[in-house]
Amino acid sequence: MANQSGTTADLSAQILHALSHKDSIKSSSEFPTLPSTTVKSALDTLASRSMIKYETDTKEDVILEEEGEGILKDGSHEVRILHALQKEMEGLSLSELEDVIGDKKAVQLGSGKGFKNKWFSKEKSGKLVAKTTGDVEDVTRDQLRIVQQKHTYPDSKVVAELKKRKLVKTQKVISYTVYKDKEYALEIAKLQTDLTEEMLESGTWKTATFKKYNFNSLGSDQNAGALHPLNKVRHEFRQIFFEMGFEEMPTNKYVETGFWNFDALFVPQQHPARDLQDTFYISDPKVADRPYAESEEDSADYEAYWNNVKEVHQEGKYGSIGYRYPWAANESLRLVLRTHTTAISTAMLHKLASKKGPDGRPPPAKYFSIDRVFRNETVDATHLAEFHQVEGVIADYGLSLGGLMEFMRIFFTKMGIEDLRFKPAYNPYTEPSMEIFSFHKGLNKLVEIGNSGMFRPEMLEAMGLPKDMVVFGWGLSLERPTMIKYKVNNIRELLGHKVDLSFIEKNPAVRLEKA
Ligand code: FB9
Repeated sequence: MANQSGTTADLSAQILHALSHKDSIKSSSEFPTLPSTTVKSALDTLASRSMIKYETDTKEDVILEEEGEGILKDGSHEVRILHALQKEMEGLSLSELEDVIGDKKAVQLGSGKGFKNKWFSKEKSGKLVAKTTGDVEDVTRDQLRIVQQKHTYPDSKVVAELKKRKLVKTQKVISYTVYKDKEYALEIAKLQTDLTEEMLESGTWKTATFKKYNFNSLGSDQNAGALHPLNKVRHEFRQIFFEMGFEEMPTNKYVETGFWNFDALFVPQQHPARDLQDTFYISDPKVADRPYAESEEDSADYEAYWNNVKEVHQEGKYGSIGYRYPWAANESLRLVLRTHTTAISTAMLHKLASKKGPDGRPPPAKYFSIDRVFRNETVDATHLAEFHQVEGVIADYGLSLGGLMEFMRIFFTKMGIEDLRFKPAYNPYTEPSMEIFSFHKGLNKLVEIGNSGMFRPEMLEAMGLPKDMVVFGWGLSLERPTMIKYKVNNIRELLGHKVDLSFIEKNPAVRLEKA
């Protein structure tokens, strides 16, 4: 039996040495105390060089539990009780027995067994009285002795019984039977990993043993950069939009005026969404200039647009009665952190109004945006004060609500989301509006997967878009699908200082359409 200390290399040498004068060796007898994993890695090293080959033998050892050890030492509870009762012919009460035996549990467990074996019985007085004077065979103890010697017991029913009485436990024991193989040698020849100049000059390459290339080995972890899961899903969404012919909107402007973020979207100035507890207002500078053409090819009449928005809010216009409240210019010019990327959609649709298609009218258009929006909301496990909004806009002639619902089906199917349900909803800037739901098998519940609607004429005609141009809009977040796809329950595991970077590095890109 080889000594037990030392590294895998030493262990390998010991194995080769032990095999030198035997056809085969058993690891359980050669290295009884070594964990099977240690032995296995040494065997695998030698086997990879065809120096040895081995078989794995798995057996289930039965080991004595502490109480089993106790019975082996002092005898089974039931026998000890009998012996105690045999000394007290008029019998003992349970509490007296506990004093004698000195182990309440033993008396409880033993008395049951003793009654069953009809060794003693309980009198009316409540005392236990021995029914036999002779010595009895302590079957339990004998069984445990065999277990202790052989780490097993010929009758599995007995093992099950002893296990049920928590006197023994079973544990899987892995051991190996090792044999010499074709490259067996007492010494482990040092494997050459390089063909060096010296070896060529000295010719030692002829006799050297070269380490085989392990083409299955995984290269060392390249700590390459990794896309944040949100960006991986963002990439998926962009692919979906581009392949559906959408143009990406420029969203590199977090600060908007109330005009583009609210008023132009027909959101009344006293709408709760504009309250401080929903919107971040910029303190310095507080306000901005009125909207103006940011490029010379932008021929839109911003003055007219400004007045249209004012009128449609204040008196009503385009067949709408409006909100009939005094619309305040400075309220509209207050600067905010955009609460939705729909502010950008508004500006894009306004630019579209001054575009002329082949028929001289604004041409159909499909825009999308995916970027940060800010909401001064109560943060919880799934909400932060900012999230990424995914938004789509389709402007065309003769579109219908049914068309929007059908398009939502097509869009979400590309995300692997089927059987949509639509629930009427309300947005100040779309009528009709719908919340979109889908039954999520993984979560086993209906999940709200987005919001959508048809932009109101108060918004579109104020821009100068033709009366018969219909514009769909819909939106969802980037965080929700990412959390569901990456099985993240708390948004702080996805964003913020608590994110564990290995989660970012190690997580493979998820395919949205893959369930
Ligand atoms: O993302 C949302 N849910 C969602 C989306 C995808 C998803 O994928 C799973 C893999 C299967 C799972 C869930 N929601 C929108 C619904 C809810 O989470 C909602 O509670 C939270 N919403 C955010 C706003 O919270 C205040 C998500 C965010 C949202 C809501 C509405 C819009 C955009 C984002 C919009 C819009 C819109 C409407 C009309 C016209 C233009 C834009």
